[in-house]
Amino acid sequence: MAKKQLNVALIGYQFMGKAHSNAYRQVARFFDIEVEPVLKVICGRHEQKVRAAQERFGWQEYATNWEDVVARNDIDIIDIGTPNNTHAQIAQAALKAGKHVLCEKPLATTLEDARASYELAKKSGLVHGICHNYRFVPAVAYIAQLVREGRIGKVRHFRATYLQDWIVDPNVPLVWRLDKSIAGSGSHGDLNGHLIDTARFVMGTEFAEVIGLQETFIKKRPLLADTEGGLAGFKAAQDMGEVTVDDVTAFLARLENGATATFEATRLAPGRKNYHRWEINGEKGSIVFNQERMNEFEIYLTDDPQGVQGFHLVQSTESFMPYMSAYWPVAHIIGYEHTFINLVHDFLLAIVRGTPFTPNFEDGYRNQAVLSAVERSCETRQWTKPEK
Ligand code: SOE
Repeated sequence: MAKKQLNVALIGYQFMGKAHSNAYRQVARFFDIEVEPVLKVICGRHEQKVRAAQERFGWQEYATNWEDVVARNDIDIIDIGTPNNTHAQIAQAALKAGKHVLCEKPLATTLEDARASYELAKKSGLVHGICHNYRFVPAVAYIAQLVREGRIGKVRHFRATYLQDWIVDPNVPLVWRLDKSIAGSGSHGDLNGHLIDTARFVMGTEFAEVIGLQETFIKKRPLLADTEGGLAGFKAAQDMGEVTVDDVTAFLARLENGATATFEATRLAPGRKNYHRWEINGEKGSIVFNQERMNEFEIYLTDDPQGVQGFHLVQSTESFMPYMSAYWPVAHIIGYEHTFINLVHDFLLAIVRGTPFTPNFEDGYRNQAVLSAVERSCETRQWTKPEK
């Protein structure tokens, strides 16, 4: 049977450009689905670099003006993998042009813009998604099933940390992720944003109120001379500039399901590369997930017989677990890139089958409402409720 083809335009070509391009290329190789994405056009401001990305990732064409791309009649999906301050503008233009939209997180750099994108998406009848890719780790999707089925009983605590160290050297230059006018925030939006999404997803709950603290330890850094390889290849200039985002943000939360929760995100934790770990405690057990060991999780169940009680390691690569039947026989492991393949799989099926897709722009807005409530609480030093 001929597959339905959907033409994709990808705006942005660096870190997320690579991850998303690979997902579109691979999705119909692994999943046996009735749809085939066509890698039509990749777009970026720097002609030489975007042309190199076009060739390397296998796109049919390249372009340098996203507005022209959004206006094209032959494009079905606009995928946004650009720096954060452009997400809302591109997403809104794409929705107005009748395109399905997949947007990297965050939805916007302000709550106001995030709400505008969400309102537009709600009215559009189009499929919209936000790339919180960690929901698509099979272990995470499976844990969400266990928790929602009540396997660990009523949840009392959620305890999450996301620690990195890639800016611990004060000579790391002022990349856009350290500039509030482009990134919106620092570790908070970049890393807590993922943890907030995980909490909402795994427990199916919203945030009732939050209180946080933020700190910027390295207040000045060399300006950026050039960037060759995205996060990996930046070069410092002589002059210094101001860091305008948080290095660390930690916060406490009360969730609507009655649980208490703690969050900490920093990029100044030497030795922690992508230490994205969370633990959930219920009345009948606990579950621990660590993204650095994404093919497994730990579970402790109070109804296990005495004498063999303890944290058990569960391999999350069995083919009955979410997404895993698409990959290898006998439970071979998968990696970071597969989270994007799984996400794109659900997104494409939402378009061709009309199935609901989450996380969508509503999730993006609710996430931003929590991020923004934490920021307000840091200023006022008061418990703060996220906007509805
Ligand atoms: C960089 O800090 C980063 O790539 C984030 O932007 C991602 O969202 C996170 O998944 C890993 O770290």
